[in-house]
Amino acid sequence: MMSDKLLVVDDSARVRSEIRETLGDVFTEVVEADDGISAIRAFVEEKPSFIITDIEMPNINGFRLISAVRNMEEGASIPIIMLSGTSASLRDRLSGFDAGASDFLIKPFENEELTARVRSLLRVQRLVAELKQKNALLEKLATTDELTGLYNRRYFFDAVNSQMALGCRHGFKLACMLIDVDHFKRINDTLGHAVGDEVLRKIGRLLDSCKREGELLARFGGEEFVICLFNTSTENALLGAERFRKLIGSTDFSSDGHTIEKLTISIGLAIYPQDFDLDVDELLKAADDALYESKSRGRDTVSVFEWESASQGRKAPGPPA
Ligand code: GH3
Ligand code: MG
Ligand code: MG
Ligand code: MG
Repeated sequence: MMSDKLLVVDDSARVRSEIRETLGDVFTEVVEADDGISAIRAFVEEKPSFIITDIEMPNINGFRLISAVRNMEEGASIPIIMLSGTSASLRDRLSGFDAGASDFLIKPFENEELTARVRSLLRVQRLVAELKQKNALLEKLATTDELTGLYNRRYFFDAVNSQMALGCRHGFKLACMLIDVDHFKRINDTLGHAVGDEVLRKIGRLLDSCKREGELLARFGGEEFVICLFNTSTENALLGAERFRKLIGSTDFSSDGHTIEKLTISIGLAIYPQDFDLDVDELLKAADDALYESKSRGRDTVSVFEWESASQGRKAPGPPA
């Protein structure tokens, strides 16, 4: 497998062309620079994936070149081999590693050894890239609901938690909307679990398409979804909830294989108050109470939790609201 681009830095044209010949099969492209300054320019413009650099050069020497590259974001993890002359002391080589070199070779070197060292660093580079990819995938899996592709409950809690802290500090309101599909069990019972899954995915897509920028949507579990609105007002949150309720209620969930007469959702809304000291669990508990009220009022409706009449929430210290 060929790696993309090698930057060779040496003030000797002979050394540069020897390296180019030796590694011509390993890299798709080799670019050259004859001193540290043109090397930094080449690094920025050519974006090489590998650097081999001489130490003793006019202007900026190899040590300073390596430090400069390591200080740039794109250069933080690229493999760098330094070439030192026979006169280079152990101290010189250690300075090279201090500056951020990945490996070193003493000139004159055997071509086979250069190739072997390059291949070994490329192997590590590939493993690191694979690990990064896997980590990104794991992170996505850990925060995603498998059925709907929406954020999962865990992600929701984490995100809302930090937003609540911000809200507290900057005095903006936050609203939690707990959404439960009405009589969902009937769909499973009459049309089967697979159709139930399909309906849940469709509800997820609809809610996702209807939410506004900055609103956080997650599958809360089962046939429940949750939406958090940041920096909002009670009026705004109510309007939003009505928008979601009407969208689901007016959508035809029938398809080729089955007919669904009507599908509705009930919503419980809790607005994060300014004068209580709450955590996410308490806010969601309030939204759940409001949801229960929507259910008992006949479903397909929105209820708002009233803090004043409730015992939930600890009064925060400070002047009364
Ligand atoms: P209510 O209006 O009171 O909410 O009635 P309901 O039938 O929706 O409420 P209930 O809590 O009794 O039933 C929820 C159903 O949702 C039961 C469960 O089998 C179903 N369910 C939960 N998760 C899934 C899922 O991932 N896929 C499918 N197909 N069904 C699910
Ligand atoms: Mg030199
Ligand atoms: Mg439920
Ligand atoms: Mg339900």
